[in-house]
Amino acid sequence: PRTIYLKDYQPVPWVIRTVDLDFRLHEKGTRVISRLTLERNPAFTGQAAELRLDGEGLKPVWLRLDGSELHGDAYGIDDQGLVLFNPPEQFVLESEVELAPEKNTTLQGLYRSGSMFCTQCEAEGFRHITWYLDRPDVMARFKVRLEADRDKYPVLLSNGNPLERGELPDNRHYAEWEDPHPKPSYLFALVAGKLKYIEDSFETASGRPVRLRIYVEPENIDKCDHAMQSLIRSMRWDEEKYGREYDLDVFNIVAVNDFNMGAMENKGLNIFNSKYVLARPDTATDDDYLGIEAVIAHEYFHNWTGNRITCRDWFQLSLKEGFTVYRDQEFSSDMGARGIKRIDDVRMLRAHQFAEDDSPMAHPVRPASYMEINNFYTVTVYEKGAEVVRMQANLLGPELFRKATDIYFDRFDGQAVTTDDFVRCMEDASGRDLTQFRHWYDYAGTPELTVQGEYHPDEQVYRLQVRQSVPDTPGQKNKPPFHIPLVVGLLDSHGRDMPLDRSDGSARPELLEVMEKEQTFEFRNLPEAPVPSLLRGFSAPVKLNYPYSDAELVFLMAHDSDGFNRWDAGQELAQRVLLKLVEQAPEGADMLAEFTHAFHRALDAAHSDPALLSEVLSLPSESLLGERMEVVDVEGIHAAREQVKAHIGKRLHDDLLSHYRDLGEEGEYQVTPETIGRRRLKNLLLTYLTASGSREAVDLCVQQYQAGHNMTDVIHALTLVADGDHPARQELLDDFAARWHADPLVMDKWFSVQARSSRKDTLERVMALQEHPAFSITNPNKVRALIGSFAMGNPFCFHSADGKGYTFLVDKVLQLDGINPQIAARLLRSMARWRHYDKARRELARGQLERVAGQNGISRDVYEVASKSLQ
Ligand code: DPP
Ligand code: ZN
Repeated sequence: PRTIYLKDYQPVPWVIRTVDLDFRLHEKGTRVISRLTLERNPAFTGQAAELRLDGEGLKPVWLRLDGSELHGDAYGIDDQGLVLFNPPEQFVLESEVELAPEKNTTLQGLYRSGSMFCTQCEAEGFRHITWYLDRPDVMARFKVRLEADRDKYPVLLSNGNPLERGELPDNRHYAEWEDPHPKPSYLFALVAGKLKYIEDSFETASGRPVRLRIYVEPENIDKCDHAMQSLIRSMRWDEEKYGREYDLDVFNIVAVNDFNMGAMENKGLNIFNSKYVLARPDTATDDDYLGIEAVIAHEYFHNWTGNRITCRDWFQLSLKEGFTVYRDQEFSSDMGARGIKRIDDVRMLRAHQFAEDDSPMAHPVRPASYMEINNFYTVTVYEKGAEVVRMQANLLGPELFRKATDIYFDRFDGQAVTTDDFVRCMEDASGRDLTQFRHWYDYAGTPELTVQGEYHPDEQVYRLQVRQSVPDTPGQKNKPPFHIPLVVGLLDSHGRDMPLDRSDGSARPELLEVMEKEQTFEFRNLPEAPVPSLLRGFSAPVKLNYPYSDAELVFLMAHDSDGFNRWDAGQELAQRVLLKLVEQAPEGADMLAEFTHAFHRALDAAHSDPALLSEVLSLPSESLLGERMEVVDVEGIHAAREQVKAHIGKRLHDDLLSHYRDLGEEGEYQVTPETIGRRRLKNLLLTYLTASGSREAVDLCVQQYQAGHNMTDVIHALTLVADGDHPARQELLDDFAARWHADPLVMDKWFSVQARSSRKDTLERVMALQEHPAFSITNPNKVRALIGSFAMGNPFCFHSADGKGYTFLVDKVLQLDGINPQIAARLLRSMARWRHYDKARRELARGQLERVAGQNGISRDVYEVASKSLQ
């Protein structure tokens, strides 16, 4: 497959001004009639006599230029598209093509989900619908007409505002839609189906009434309220925080069961994976509720950051995704618990993005090349991209950042631009030079800061020496120093923040701007030696080394005024204990005793916030521990975590139990930071209790399951029981399946619980579950729930020494590649870090990756992951 480079970017020779589409929807053989008006692009300066339009898998019916049928010598068609030789400066291109949506299992372009038609066009799906300049820098006005059977598809939706609708012969009907805002083709969408909706309304700050609807399959109509409330809150928030109003008369959301991603921000018609819409207390967990709020907001926010202002090319994907993730994170923080949200986001960044950055799949936030763009919808582009925006927001401060985003919206509305354009707005608003800061976009790899402190009592001065390094990554060596905002505090011996007075007179003394490879910062007027609190709030996505003693970590855990660092100190301590136990070092036992003691103190501290406490008392994951080891000790890590949980569970059994009981009684289910925090803590305590192995604890799980207060409690109890050998295990699993067999999203949880179990028979069970009637290899949610959970959420079983996990995964990847290459490629990424394991595993993994890379006719998506992983 061909590699595409950022440096080769060229404007298009012709642009499309208007698009008229007419869809004749049929289960077999849908016809698409298109009318494009094109003209020479003034921004194109090169020579071009021919015009290539993208188009894949289209069956041509006819083709007309300015009203006349095109002669055979005026054009050519290959498997990538249509070439027009010598088209005029300005012309109208009309065409009809036939599609086979019922056979489309890739879930790109036009396809069927259940009994409806829907589309997914980002990144390059539109070329599977009609001939087009399928790239984001071509922005055109769309008008769409849909016609279909009246009974099977009473609802006909597309982008923009509704125009007229009417009846047709043969029991068919039609609807017309017009989107007044020019947009790239990846934002096109249509839906046709037998759907129900809930409706609400919103009045924008300037008085525009907007009709809001969420469409779902009829059986789900009672699960839409949370999504609707989240939408209304998002619309208000974007007006208040960014001055951004909605710009159409309607905003529609449709939930579909078969979807490759979480959701899609199509203009005025967001299409969602039903996982991010549907919720009822008995079917959705707290995390599901939070996920819905975040994704609804994310897609809504794209209306400005993505749709009104879009990406010039796909290398700029983080322009919209990094910024929009930052916006949705801030929204969730404002709606819920800011401190907890930050911890959860950083936990996820460290577990997944740091791992990606330290793998053969590492790439910059703005990649320089790709084979398949669908492989670049990554945690680096999204989550690291959001951190890069966050750093700019923090460097500028709230007022200047708002000024910069105002400039951005003003300057680029209606255009397709670059991450560099974004940064320039930050510079123009603040007068700062962010040249060096741009390295965050251009270079991959997680920077490392190594910090040392020295106190000089005679001068009452404290010096922090900071060294930075950025690791080599594929294709990038010897990187220049980054511009890293390092936020710090200094604690006195009572744990209070000392006033910061920098020798350079800096106005924001807590903000150290690290720009050199090695740099020293000096604080004066300090009467005693401080304990530094570094990288407060996780002010930059870096790894930090400072030689803290265990006692200093305990001190920070207890006193740091920065909640994030209180939590982080505890995590560091826990990692040290766990890694010692993995090594089976003699001091491990003493450290565990100390740790248990600190755990106990935290548990019993009066007035602690349950949500924060649950974060503090959570152990680092197996994957995170693996990242800290030169060679991942799969069994050792699992055993050490089990040992710590069991030790705490036994030692603190009665105390855990009484806290569990105090937290236990629930009134009506609510989604508030307080109630979510209480449930989190309660369920975490139950985890430790269960690990103690006490009969009582396992009975508690069964009771909690049977009490059935809400899905959060039910699924947690089931997870704990399913992980062991309790006699009630099978009974509970069967009970759950009997109860929920008809609800696909709930059954996803059931698959996932079993795929994540650390039992010896897990792989065997996962294989058997593929035959379960609720499983389907063509449904991405099912694949993620069963196979994805096993490969990415169960390192202990997936990386089993016999290599059976790898063989199974590759069997599935190869099977899926013929069905849905995007999902196949995503699964294969779970093998990308194979070099971090021992020799025997490396050989097994390499063999499997070679099996993939050597397959004939493999997709570009999977080939790219396999070949890069092997590099
Ligand atoms: N729908 C995906 C997202 O919103 C891709 N744009 O991130
Ligand atoms: Zn997005």
